[in-house]
Amino acid sequence: MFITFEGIEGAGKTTALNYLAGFLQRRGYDCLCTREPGGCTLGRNLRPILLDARTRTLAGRAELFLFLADRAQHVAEVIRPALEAGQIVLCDRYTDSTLAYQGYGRGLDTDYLRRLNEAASGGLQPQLTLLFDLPVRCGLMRAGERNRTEGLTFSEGRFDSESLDFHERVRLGYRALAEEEPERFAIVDAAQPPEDVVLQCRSALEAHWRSQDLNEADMLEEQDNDDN
Ligand code: Z5A
Repeated sequence: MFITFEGIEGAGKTTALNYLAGFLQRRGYDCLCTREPGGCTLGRNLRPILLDARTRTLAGRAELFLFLADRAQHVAEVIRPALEAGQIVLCDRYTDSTLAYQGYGRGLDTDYLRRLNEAASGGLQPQLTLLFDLPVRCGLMRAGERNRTEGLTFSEGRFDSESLDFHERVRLGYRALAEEEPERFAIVDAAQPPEDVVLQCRSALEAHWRSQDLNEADMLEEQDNDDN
């Protein structure tokens, strides 16, 4: 199964992804946690170019094709092999980030981006996308604090320095994408405390499994009862 985590900067995706992976692993599922950009060697090399606030000369289309190059390699080298081996893949950002940031944020044509996403990913779509939604100021404040504490303000700050309007367009873009595909997206109220956010993620996963008539949701519930 392929699950993606999407949302604006500082929404709490990484925190929730790590929790959900731990939760599933304790119940015997084999999980692979990965991210874009940076889930494969090529992506780790591209990440500083894409995210360093001191990168000033990246044209919009150059940025787009670097994200797509990372995706093509990441799918081929990491995601597909893991899915074929039966792992649950949890990925922090994927094709919807390109639509939200390069499309709604930077203003590139979203139909064109969909075609490029299709080409880069070889048509691989997530079964479930958790969209972490919260007010932009709240996300930026969290990310800013985290970056200051971890000394990442410059090395990972290129998108943080975009205008509030840019981040608002990205947020609205994500919500539009979720409305278009309600069966794939689950919206998580990411402004809530972490313990509440992770419960929402669990519920979304269980609801997805139930909607697919998979008995995993019942297994999780039974194991919970055993734990209590
Ligand atoms: N990008 C793109 O433009 N096009 C693409 O195709 C792709 C990406 C794939 C990657 O940034 C950037 O690339 C991204 C879009 C662009 N830029 N932006 N903006 P990244 O990978 O470095 O970072 P990110 O994906 O934006 O995530 P983030 O800043 O690391 O945030 P997060 O993972 O959503 O949040 P977090 O690290 O879990 O939490 C942030 C802080 O908040 C941290 O201190 C937590 O302890 C705290 N936190 C987490 N949850 C909570 C709750 N519930 N309450 C309070 N505090 C919390």
